This record gives sequence, C-alpha cells and structure tokens, in this order.
Amino acid sequence: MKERVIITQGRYLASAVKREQYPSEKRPEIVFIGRSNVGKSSLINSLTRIRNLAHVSGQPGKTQTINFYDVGMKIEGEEIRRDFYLVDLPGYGYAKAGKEKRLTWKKFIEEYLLHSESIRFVAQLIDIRHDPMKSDVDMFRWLTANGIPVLPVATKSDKLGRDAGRRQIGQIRRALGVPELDILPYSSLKGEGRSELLDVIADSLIE
Ligand SMILES: Nc1nc2c(ncn2[C@@H]2O[C@H](COP(=O)(O)OP(=O)(O)O)[C@@H](O)[C@H]2O)c(=O)[nH]1
Ligand SMILES: [Mg+2]
Repeated sequence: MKERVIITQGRYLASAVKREQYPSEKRPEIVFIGRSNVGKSSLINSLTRIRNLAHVSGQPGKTQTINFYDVGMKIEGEEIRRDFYLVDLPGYGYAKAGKEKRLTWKKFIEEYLLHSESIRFVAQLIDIRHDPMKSDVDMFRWLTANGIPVLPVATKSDKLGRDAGRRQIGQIRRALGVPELDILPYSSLKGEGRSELLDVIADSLIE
C-alpha cells in the first residue's frame, strides 16, 4: 500500500540543558514526553525508521537533556518537503534522581513547553500495560491547562492482546478524565500506530 507520508531524512541535531542551546533555526516541533522507559526513544527510531537515531536504554533516567532531531517529510500531493523537529524530553517521575535534580528538570521542561512558539502538539506516552500514574495525570492536566495540544499515545501495545489493549485504553481515558479523548496505541516493535502518527504530524504541519 502506498503511504501518504514518507520520512525523507532524520538526523540528531542538538541537545539542550539551557535555552541558548535550542536550535537557532525555528521549525515546527513535535514533542515527546513521558515517564522514563516508556518507549520515547524507540518510538522516534520506529517513526523515522532510523535504527539508532535516538538512544534506547534498558536503564531508566538516561536522557536528561532536551534532544532535537531534524526530520524531513514528504506529504502526498505536496511539492515541497516539510522540515520539522522531533523533540525528545527527559523522562519525568524518575524516583531515583534526587529531588533537587527533578525540580531542575521540571523547571527546564516547563520553561521550554511554555515558551516555545513552534510546538504543534505534544505526544504524551503512557505504557499501555499500566494505569497512568499520578505524574502522568499531573502532566496531562498541566499541558491541557496551558493550552498545549496533547495526543496521548499508549506505548508497547504489542505487550497486550487486542481486548486487554482496548480495556487499558479505556482505563487511561478514565484516569485522564477525558472519556472522548483519542488515544493512539503504538508499538515500536510491530509498527502499529506508525502511519496514524505520521498522518497526525502531517496534518499538524499543513495547518
Ligand atoms: N515490546 C516492546 N518494547 C518496547 C517498545 N518500545 C520500547 N520498548 C522497550 O522499552 C525499553 C525502554 O525504551 P526506550 O525507548 O529507551 O524508552 P525511553 O526511556 O522512554 O526513551 C527498552 O528496553 C525498549 O526495548 C515497544 O513498542 N514494544
Ligand atoms: Mg530515551
């Protein structure tokens, strides 16, 4: 089947721990957020189909910087390629990091989310196997309260069968308190959800 959206290129661009390190060239940003180990890096690799673009780790709490990936996309019916950034944020709710460190990240991430004028939407990743934790619900509410569009993504969908997956999606909806919300099941392993997410990104770039 011919795909509507094709990723034409992807490369690591920059890591930031302060504002001055954000890329100087403004481009639309698609942001990924979630607890550490939820599958953010794997999703970025599977979405771009570039195997080691983002670093996948067995150890939680590895990514402590905002990482920018420079990605190009060709959308069916459009002449020109669309360039944008995929942005990988440090995982929140990592208990082993000290309190002070967690607060520093929190401030840094919130500053980025509130002041970037290029964010198209935030994909908030939640492990499909577990009910959202308090940190997930708090983050979702914070994003929504600040007018930032959120697409919840239920990761590692290959770990549950169809019925169990559907039930868990219902659980996630209830926990977030938005019964009508679209939640996208995604498997970096199997590719489930990939073309849907590419479509959402393409639509957000065209708007
Ligand atoms: N079965 C399965 N495992 C996954 C999937 N995505 C990530 N993982 C595993 O989950 C762990 C954490 O993944 P990673 O992408 O590093 O998570 P991050 O900390 O959110 O960036 C790794 O061991 C991955 O292999 C998925 O879709 N299916
Ligand atoms: Mg990661």
